[in-house]
Amino acid sequence: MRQLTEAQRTQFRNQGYVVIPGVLTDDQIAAARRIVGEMLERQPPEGVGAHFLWPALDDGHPLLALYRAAGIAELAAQLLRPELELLEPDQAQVATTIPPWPHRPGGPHVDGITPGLEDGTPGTFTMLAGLWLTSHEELDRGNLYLWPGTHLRFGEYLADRGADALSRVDEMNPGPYPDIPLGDPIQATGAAGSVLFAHYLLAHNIGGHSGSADDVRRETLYYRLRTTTHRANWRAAVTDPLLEFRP
Ligand SMILES: O=C(O)CCC(=O)C(=O)O
Repeated sequence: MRQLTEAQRTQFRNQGYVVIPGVLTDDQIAAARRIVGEMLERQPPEGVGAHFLWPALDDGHPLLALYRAAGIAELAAQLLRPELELLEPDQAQVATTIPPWPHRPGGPHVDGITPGLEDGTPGTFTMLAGLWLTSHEELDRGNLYLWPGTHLRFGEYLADRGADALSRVDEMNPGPYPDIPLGDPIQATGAAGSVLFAHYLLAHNIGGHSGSADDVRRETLYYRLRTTTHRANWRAAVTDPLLEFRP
């Protein structure tokens, strides 16, 4: 099994994200792109820009088979405290960006609060895993924008106000994301086959694609990962952002 380095774990804790290169084999990338292509033929994107599909992952779904075969849970577990276990995801997100789409996000958002869950609580999770099926080596090819370190500052914001402030979208900037110091964003970069892990609270947003209509569309598969204890402890997890993560 691939071992994450101490530097990769430190980056995740301090910056709120890490990109692990070379996780998917060329065959896995090709097979996943075929699956995504078939899904998009059934539900074609309308025009340029970002286009998402949200497949439910039953036990036989090929995107769950890819998650298992690529060892995503085993990699993610190396960021977590050893006593914690991950639930298997029951949904994936197919995220594509069709060029040309010269877009730059005005600010970030946090997932799972517009809307939240049926019981009124926010749809928090432990971390996002993004499997890159296309190259992110150049900038502005649909790369995700990230605001490094904001997972810690968002955690402080919620520790000050209480975890339920996460649902008070009216107190936030429109993203929705709270009015905390953001710093400058970066675009996540790396080769096709890399996997991005991002902390739930990390400020992020969709990037543009400055390629021409003939260029390859950006394709990412996202899985939102939760530990088996996350739902019961979500308030502690968002007010102490490193609670679930290995020191
Ligand atoms: O398009 C992307 O890669 C990011 C999408 C996103 O930010 C989200 O779905 O929360």
